[in-house]
Amino acid sequence: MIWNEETECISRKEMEELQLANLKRVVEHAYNCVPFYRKKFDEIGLKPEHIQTLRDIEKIPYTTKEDLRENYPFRLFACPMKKIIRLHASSGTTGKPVVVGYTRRDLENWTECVARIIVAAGGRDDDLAQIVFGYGLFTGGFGLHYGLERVGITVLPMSSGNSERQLMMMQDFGSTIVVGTPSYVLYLSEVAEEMGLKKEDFRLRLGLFGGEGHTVSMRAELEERWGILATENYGLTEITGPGVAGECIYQEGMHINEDHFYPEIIDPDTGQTREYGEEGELVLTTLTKEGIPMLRYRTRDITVLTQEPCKCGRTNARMAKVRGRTDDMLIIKGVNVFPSQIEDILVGMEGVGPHYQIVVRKKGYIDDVEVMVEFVDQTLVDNFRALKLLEEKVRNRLRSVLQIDVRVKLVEPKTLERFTGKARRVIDLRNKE
Ligand code: DLL
Repeated sequence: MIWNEETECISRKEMEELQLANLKRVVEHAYNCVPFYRKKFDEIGLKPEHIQTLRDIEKIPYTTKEDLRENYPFRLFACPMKKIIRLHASSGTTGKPVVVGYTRRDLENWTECVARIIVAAGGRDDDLAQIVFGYGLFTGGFGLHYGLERVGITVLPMSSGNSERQLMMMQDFGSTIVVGTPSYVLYLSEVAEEMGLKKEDFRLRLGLFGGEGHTVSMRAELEERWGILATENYGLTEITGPGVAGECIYQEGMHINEDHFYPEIIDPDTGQTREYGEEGELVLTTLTKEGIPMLRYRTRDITVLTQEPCKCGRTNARMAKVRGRTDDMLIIKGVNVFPSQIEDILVGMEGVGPHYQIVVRKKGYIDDVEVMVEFVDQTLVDNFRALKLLEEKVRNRLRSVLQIDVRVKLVEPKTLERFTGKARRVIDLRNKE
């Protein structure tokens, strides 16, 4: 089923016309109402009327997370406060959070976008969806909540944490969809196991996962543990929250709601635009946002775009799984490695995982990396030789696939930290020790 066939299956030509009309409007709105944008435009002699084609977007300077922080809390808002009816914020690890505001129309568009991705993933009005994302300033809980309701799905707004109660309700109420971060839902499967529950004790059939990435092997793990179809969706607070893009049942990339968000790929080092099919940093422009329009926002997420038609009939562009964030990339003895590449290897390996942690330290001038992963077979605790052999196997595998030599430390099952929200897989102690 397709939620909004008229827009999701529109011809490329019509989509581009729609995007251009929206782009002109949002540029005008940003220029007229946000001093920050006006100043940036004026500095280079750019006027809204210079945007005459979609490619003209390249004339607009990028916006970054630092710009949002510097204009904390409301200075990028393009509407008077009386028109803003909701605020959200992204936590961020350092400094001030990023704050965003939504007008009534923004919330309406957000709900529409989320409804589309839910239906694309196979959600139906007879489903019961348990939301295990945190509610609050994080956009995950509320974002999915309203989209699910719009589709007519029964929503169970559990929020995250309280895992045993979470599972009791999942079982008693017969939830058919689970909505959360992949790492928390993975952890829930472990708690279920400890409670003596099997996947057959639940009625789950579909997972809507987002807020962080999960590799193909992690997806297989989630599908196997829960007996579900695991789909992925993507978004970020600065742009709207969830609802930017989402996978359909074919799981071949996330369909972007291109009438609301204009995607580009750039070289993260030079800022040069790249073509579709080339990997790079995703840059997004909001085409309809009133509260806080974002022009060419640098997401720092690395992906690839395609406009190839999809089996599902949708014609919008798709983005591949995010390979990592530019700021998460590890440089290990000159080789660039994303944590997701390490995950892909570990989760697919027999005898270890799926929980892991990467610790990065600085030894002299070089990065020293230790990969910690749990072994599965508890009896190995008493078998030093077998443990060492397994450790060696993991290390060799990482070396042969990634061309990097890292230290591997096997740890006992259930000793690494578990997460109820987004997982923190990388502990970066560089500059901290
Ligand atoms: O995580 C919004 C969201 C909530 C999306 C729930 C989907 C579901 P932020 O907290 O601002 O917003 O974090 C945004 O999370 O730039 C990515 O680095 C990462 N991220 C989100 N979804 C994915 C995904 C929400 N599917 C940041 N794959 C983004 C990889 C993801 N990374």
